[in-house]
Amino acid sequence: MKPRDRLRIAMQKSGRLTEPAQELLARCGLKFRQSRDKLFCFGEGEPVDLLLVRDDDIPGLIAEGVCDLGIVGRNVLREFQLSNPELGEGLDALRSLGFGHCRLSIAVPQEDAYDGPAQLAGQRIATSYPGLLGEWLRTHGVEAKVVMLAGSVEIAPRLGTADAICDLVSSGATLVANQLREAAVVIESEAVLAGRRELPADERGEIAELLLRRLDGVIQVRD
Ligand code: PRT
Ligand code: ZN
Repeated sequence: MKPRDRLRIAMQKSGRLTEPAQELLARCGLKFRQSRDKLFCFGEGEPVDLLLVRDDDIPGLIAEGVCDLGIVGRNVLREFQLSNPELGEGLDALRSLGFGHCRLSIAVPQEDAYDGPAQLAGQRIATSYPGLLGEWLRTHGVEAKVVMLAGSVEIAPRLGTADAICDLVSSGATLVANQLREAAVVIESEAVLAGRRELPADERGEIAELLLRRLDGVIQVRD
């Protein structure tokens, strides 16, 4: 790969994290010229460019060195690390960003009583987060069948394809609408600035340090 002298940050192209991430970068003094295909935004002023992608691709782009930093949910970062241990090893959440709060939770049909993890033994649990759910099940010594679904996880129990689900929850309204109730929290999440633990040892590292300092200032003022 050709060495780069500009820092590259990945963020979600279109979704819940897009607007708050844009706002945060603007408050750090970064300005971008939006390109027509809206995948790549050239930074004006500072040597920092943006890559607009699906949130799920962000950890991989950082791990492979295509981007230096990324704004992504801790849930997505942790899931990547658990399902790609080698690639994910050097990655870390460098800062918590204070938006995109949610939790990954196990939910069961409303009519089912829930009296602890053991109850899930032998059940089929639908999720888009097999790594995080698998880790939780191991920690609690529960053997269950993880059913991987890319979307519409919350309707799986009604369709009969799963007995329980493990999905993101914020207000809880989606669970209620699907006659489910939250049984256990797997992880609490919010948007994080993801990056490699070791910043690049060149100009990009210096720009990243500068950005982190500005970010700390912005976060402090907001708190
Ligand atoms: O297209 P792309 O892959 O980039 O987007 P996406 O659809 O995968 O992601 P998106 O925009 O839905 O979410 C991006 C990130 O926002 C997630 O990875 C989380 O870190 C964070 N986040 C915060 C949430 C929620 N809150 C949330 N409520 N992500 C999803 N939800 C879902 C939840 O699963 C439920 O189905 O929103 C629905 C409504 O939630 P309730 O509990 O308020 O009803
Ligand atoms: Zn996604």
